[in-house]
Amino acid sequence: MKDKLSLSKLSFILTAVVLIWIKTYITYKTQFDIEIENATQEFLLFINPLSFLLLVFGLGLFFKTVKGSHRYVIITSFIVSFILFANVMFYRFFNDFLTLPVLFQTSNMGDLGNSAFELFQPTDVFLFIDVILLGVLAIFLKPKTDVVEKTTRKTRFAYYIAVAAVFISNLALAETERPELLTRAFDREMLVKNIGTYNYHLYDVVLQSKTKAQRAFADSSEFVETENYLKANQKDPNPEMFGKAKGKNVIVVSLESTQSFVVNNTVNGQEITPFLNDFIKDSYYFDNFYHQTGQGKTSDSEFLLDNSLYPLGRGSVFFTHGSNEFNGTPEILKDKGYYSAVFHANNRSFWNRDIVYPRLGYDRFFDVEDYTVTEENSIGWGLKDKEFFEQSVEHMKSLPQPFYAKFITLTNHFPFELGEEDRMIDEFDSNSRTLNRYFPTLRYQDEAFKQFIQKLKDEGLYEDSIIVVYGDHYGISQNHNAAMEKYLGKPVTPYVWTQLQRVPMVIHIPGEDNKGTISKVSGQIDLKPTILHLLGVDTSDHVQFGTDMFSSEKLDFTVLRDGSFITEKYVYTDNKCYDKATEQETDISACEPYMEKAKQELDYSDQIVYGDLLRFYDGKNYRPEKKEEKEQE
Ligand code: GP9
Ligand code: MN
Repeated sequence: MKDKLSLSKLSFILTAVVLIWIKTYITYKTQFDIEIENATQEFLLFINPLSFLLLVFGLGLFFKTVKGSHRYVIITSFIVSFILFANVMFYRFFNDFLTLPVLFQTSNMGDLGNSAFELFQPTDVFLFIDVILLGVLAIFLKPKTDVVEKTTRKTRFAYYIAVAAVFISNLALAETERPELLTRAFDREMLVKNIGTYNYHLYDVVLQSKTKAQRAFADSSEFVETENYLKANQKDPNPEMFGKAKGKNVIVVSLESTQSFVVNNTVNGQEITPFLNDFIKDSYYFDNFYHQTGQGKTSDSEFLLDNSLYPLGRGSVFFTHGSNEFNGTPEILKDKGYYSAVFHANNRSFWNRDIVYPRLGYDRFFDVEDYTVTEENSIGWGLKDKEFFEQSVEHMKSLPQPFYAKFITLTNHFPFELGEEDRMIDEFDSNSRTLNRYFPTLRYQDEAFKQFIQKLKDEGLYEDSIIVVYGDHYGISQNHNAAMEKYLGKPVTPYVWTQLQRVPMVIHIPGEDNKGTISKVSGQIDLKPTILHLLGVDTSDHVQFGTDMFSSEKLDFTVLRDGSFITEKYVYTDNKCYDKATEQETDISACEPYMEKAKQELDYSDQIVYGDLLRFYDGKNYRPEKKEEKEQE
């Protein structure tokens, strides 16, 4: 008797799980546009709802009465179905999965609320069909009396061991398919594909509450402290460069995974970036410029570019703090009559860009949907750079001027795939396929960039624009040190590795005399103040950690996100100090004067991000009223 009843609880639970599991999979396939590249991904998509469903429905085993358990299962089934339904509706409108911050952004919900009626389709009732089915089933299975029956501990234990096994296998498979999924690849589609929509919501809730708590504990005095630090350390920009590009369009080109060591360099005797090398001669070139990104890679570089704040030590700040208050370059330029846009032929939700861009002040994001992408014109991560630039210029022509436009390339991305027809130079020969293939894709990217510049000239945009080009982050990780040693002809010591974190940085300003190489140590943190100053924006009141790179006062000093730093003469990394002249380790005392400062830079910037402190800033100074207004919202 005992066993039979407990089995009936369990079988009801399992029936509910199977029903909603199948329903979720069908919904994935029919309502969402999830790109599947191979059988493993399809399998992952299929199994990913299971662990969550087993977990929550399993709680039904803890109910004393069979009736209570059944009721719990039916209610849960309704709630979970509703979440799925909400996602379907949301996806129809935003082409994205629900996230808490978006849900609570009233304007978003307003939009959705107004059109909920239009979005609803009669077939959506099928999303609740299993709930009805369970209700009917429960009536049939209902015991005559309200039977109290405890499920044995053993059963419950075995059940949850099974749930854990399912969850761990799911996660392990997801990790092999997409390494660093939870810490790095913050694309909602990818998360849903790998861990499932329900687990994804759980993950989102945890992340969100952590962020909320840190924000709640922060107060305005922290902002005053940070502001004092920034004011005390501020360096004056170069007055001669003030307004030098006033009223011009700004074209920012982010070169994917491009490091400085390839500039003016060859592989197998062939130039790797011939066009960039020429372009540099006609521009300002910063040859000691470092990327300062962390796990958020491209998104971190974008964060640095538009905010002059450091990204975080963990995760992508676009993802973890995308809803913060910012004072981004596009927002500042809007006041000066600028229109702003981003061009990047990838999913809009990748790196949470669709949420963050409007908060930085961007008016328009041309994402993959704005491009014609076919089998022939794509490779690796998607649309090839040549096609990307070509189609982008067509869009760009219609933008109101002056504009601030950012272009993010993609072809030179790991694993550096390239079709035979696009190969202009040979691969390198080493034990690393990655490094070998890096050079031909770079050469391709260079050619695409060349065509882009030509197109700008043809369209008459070249003379009216300044062009800012930089590498977003490294392309060759430490896993390829042996191959790198072969290429460089010297061991990749921690010193050499740090020097390899240099990325190209070029600013082209129309005019014969606007050229030269500047060797002062600088980094992506300096981009915002430099660009704004060129456009004639007074940045002295801005919350920024960078300095105008043309300024003679600027310190020869740049901090990397891992705490390493570079000065005129020294490199500090892994708690060791290296002398640039000898490339050898030297006494730590040589680096000591900067150690505290490097730490302060990162700490103060982190405080701003974690505490969302820019909500206490009004674009000029700390303003306490702003806090009150915010709190009343
Ligand atoms: C994705 C592209 C590449 O949209 O920016 O991202 P990454 O992996 O380089 O950060
Ligand atoms: Mn990148």
